[in-house]
Amino acid sequence: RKQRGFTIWFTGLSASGKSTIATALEQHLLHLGLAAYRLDGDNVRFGLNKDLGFTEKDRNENIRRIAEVAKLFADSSTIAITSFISPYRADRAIARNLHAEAKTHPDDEPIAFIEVFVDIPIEVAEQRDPKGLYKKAREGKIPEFTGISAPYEEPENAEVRIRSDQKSVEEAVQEIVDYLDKKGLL
Ligand code: GGZ
Repeated sequence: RKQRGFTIWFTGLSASGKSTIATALEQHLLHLGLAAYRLDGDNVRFGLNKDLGFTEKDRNENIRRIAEVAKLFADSSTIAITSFISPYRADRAIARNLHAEAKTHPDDEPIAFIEVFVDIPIEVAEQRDPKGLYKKAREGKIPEFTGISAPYEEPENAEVRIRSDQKSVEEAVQEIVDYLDKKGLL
């Protein structure tokens, strides 16, 4: 059977550092000679998912489509790295199950799904506020903003949890790489 890729699924608040760590991880994997591709707001929310906003229903659909696309990348022997808030536990479970059940042939191994929780206290995210979105959300100018006026359901059993306010980007990447190594994925 052909070699499969896998999916590294980042989740965390806006300004948690997800995209920074995901980008550095992608670079690291590419330097190892591995095929890796990052899906994030810039290449998904402005294209495939440009019909979707931030209501609960739209986020459900956003995550569902991203999970399907990540699965396809992984099935094509690429390491898919997704970087979305993905605030709902049920949506992340759907994404995980999609990978577990991705068998087109009885001999197929399930596609590995590694959830990485980029954990940061909301106070720190709000303090950072690189795009001024938390401020706008507090002023009521952005409705349903995650952590302020919309929920973020923390993962309970993420494969990797990173306290991004207590670690450098390099340390965070190393932690993920160590996990992948330990699981025989590299
Ligand atoms: C949360 C929002 C919102 C609302 C716009 N709530 O820091 P950013 O800007 O670059 O990352 C956030 C991004 C979140 O999109 P996702 O596709 O990751 O969200 S989800 O997984 O929940 O579907 C933020 C910006 O979009 N943004 N409005 N209301 N973040």
